[in-house]
Amino acid sequence: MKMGFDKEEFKKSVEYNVKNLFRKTIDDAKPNEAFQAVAYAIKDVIIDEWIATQKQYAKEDAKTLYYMSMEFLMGRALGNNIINIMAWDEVKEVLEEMGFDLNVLEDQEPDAALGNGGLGRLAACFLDSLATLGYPAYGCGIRYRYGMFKQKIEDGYQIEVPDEWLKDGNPFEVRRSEYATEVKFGGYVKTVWEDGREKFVQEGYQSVMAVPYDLPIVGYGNNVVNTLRIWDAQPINTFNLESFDKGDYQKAVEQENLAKNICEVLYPNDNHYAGKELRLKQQYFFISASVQRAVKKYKETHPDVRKFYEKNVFQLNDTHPTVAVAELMRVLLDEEGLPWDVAWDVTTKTCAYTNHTIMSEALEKWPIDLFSRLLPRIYQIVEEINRRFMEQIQQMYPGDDHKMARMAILYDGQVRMAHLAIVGSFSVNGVARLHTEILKTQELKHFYQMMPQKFNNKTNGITQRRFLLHGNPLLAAWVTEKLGSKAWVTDLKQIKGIEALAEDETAQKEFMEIKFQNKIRLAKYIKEHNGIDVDPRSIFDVQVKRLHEYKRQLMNILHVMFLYNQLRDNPNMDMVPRTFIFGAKAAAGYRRAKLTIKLINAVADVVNNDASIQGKLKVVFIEDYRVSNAEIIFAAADVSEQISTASKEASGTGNMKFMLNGALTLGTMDGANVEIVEEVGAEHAFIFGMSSDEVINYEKNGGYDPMTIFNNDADIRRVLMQLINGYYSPQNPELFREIYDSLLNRNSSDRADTYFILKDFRSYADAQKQVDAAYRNQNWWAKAAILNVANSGKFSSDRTIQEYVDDIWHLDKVEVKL
Ligand code: 8GP
Repeated sequence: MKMGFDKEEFKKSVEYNVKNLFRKTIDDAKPNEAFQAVAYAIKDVIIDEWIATQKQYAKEDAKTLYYMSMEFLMGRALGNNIINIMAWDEVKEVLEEMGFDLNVLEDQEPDAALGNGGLGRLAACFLDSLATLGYPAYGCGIRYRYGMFKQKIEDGYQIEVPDEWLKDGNPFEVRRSEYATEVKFGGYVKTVWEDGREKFVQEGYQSVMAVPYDLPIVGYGNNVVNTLRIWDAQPINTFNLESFDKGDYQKAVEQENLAKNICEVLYPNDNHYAGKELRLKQQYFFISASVQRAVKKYKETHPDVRKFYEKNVFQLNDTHPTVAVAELMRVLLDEEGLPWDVAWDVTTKTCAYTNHTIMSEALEKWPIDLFSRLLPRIYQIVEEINRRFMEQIQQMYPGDDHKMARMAILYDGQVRMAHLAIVGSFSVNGVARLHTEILKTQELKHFYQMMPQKFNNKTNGITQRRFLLHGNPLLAAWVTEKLGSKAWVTDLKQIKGIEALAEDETAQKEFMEIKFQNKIRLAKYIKEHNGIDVDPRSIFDVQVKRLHEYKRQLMNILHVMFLYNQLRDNPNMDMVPRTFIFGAKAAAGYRRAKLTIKLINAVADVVNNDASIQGKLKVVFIEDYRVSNAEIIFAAADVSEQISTASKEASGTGNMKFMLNGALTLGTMDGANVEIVEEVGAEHAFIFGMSSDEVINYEKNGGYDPMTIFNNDADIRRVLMQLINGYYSPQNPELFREIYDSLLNRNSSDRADTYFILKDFRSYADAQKQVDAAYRNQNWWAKAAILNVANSGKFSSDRTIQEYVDDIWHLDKVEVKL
């Protein structure tokens, strides 16, 4: 326990909250009411630290990071906050005295799912690490009224249900109306002469009021509380019907609708760009508000805005916040009156950009007509940035039209956001070593050649506070006991200390027993939520992540079909019982991904109900995969499926969470898998498939011919035929035709088997066989699992953040004393 947590006071606070919020005494409070009351009581503890932290930052005039992101996939806050104020045991005890189970109360909290997947969760881990390391930082984002949809499975199909996460309010948030900021859209730009210079004024625009809500980001045991600031939109002013003529009335209605729509919902696309006007409005909305506020705040205590970059740095989480480059320029030029060169100097010393994917369908390219209509002044600025950049290219590469075409920001009627981000930033980073190399040598090679000094790698990380200490309390306690210290909680490298136990049979037994308990916990969850019985003694083989073709959930389920065929042929086949666990949301409009979910469930139906295979094979699709159930799933996994087509997964972060919880990686040499294997040793993982170089080579030469494999491999052919002969869909044999076709037939837009599933299949199946063989030796398995935990130190987001600080942000640590 940290000093200052008073159990008696806390108890009173909870009772008081129940009374005031619900007009009830504590014994009448329902679990949800008790949750609210406890959350407010915890906020009460946090709030003093929050105030103290912000005062200390001001006092030290500390440089501040603004982490700009459309997504923050936070999950639940209560448990995390209690852990980080180091009051877990005390709170648990007090609640027990009051007749409540902390775990049950935690389950009342809706996940804050303001993100899709990897990119959004990374932002959340980064905030946790920033606060824990004591660095001044804001997360800047949007307060979506509806977060990531809830997934229901009906008849094997995904159904999307709106996520009403704010239905009962959010106990931790604080509305900061004093910082409300106007954001303008549309209209036209008028040029006027004033004070002897040309000025640009936006007129005839529509605007909304951006109102910030602050959420506390609690550092672990250090009194530091940073802020996640998410913006809500409100109509500028309510209007008076009589005083408007027709045109004004129309405009007022439109403005009101704009405010209503802007923050309504998170776009549910992962690694995919949809190009919707409302999305661009969302981007400019939160960026304009955040940038305006940052400049204003700086000016409150600093006279010279030309030194803005000395105290502020903007990290752009992918291209979604890239309008920040132009918006900062606009503020500096139009509002602060700086000349172009000075404004550009400030901007390019302030902005830094992270790339998260090489998938071409994720590249943001806005049609110029849309962009310029919605953001007329911003567009003018982008034009000028582009004009000057083209001049620079001309100077460096005279006459090289190819370079100009490849690197232009404005090209072919589009605004290329990645190019704007690179040109406007002083740093460009990838998220794993391999990914950064691919950026430098393939996707962004022209930029790399022109400005190599900007490029750097920052391999992703995850927070051990949530994904071990909170998610896996049994293993966390074991690690602490074995190390004789909790230091790993803020210094994950120290977990290396358990390596010495890897060969120790007692430790191995203890470790496997903990894994077994976690598997029982997950089995219970699965029984409650899916109604399926799974055997915790079977191998839990898990693939949880967004559903995307490049992640190859399809290869996984095809392999299950392949195994099932073997078992049907020979029910006595010697195999370690296996439970294949899937969890994945598909973007609402991604037809093939949704069909893959249906296929997984169709296979599950057949396999799970076939008594002849003696329970050797089970398939589970966990509904509504999200941060809160992820914590339970990672803790229970034996095998971590990281099977993306090499070169496609920029990093992956689930792979790290599995490793930290002692699952063995079954994966390709892709993303951060490469570095995981480097840390733990290839002999403690199961690696298969083509290398990224091989994949890239095939791609350059138009792919490969899957028909040869189909014709020559009878087992693969049998599996594929089962997609179109009704084996898993007797009522509709054609149901999975699209998947079959995608693997074998080229169509107008795609190569056949774009993601090399058939090409890698045999190698994958062999690796799966090795998993089976390896699991039979429980001592070896335990050793390998312990070694995975022991060597996960590199993958703490604390390490990642420290690298960002050292190489890009240059922040100073701040100490907060109460
Ligand atoms: C993801 C990458 O796919 C993943 O490999 C990486 O670990 C993660 O970012 C964090 O760096 N990319 C995205 O989630 C992504 O591009 N999403 C945007 C389209 C929303």
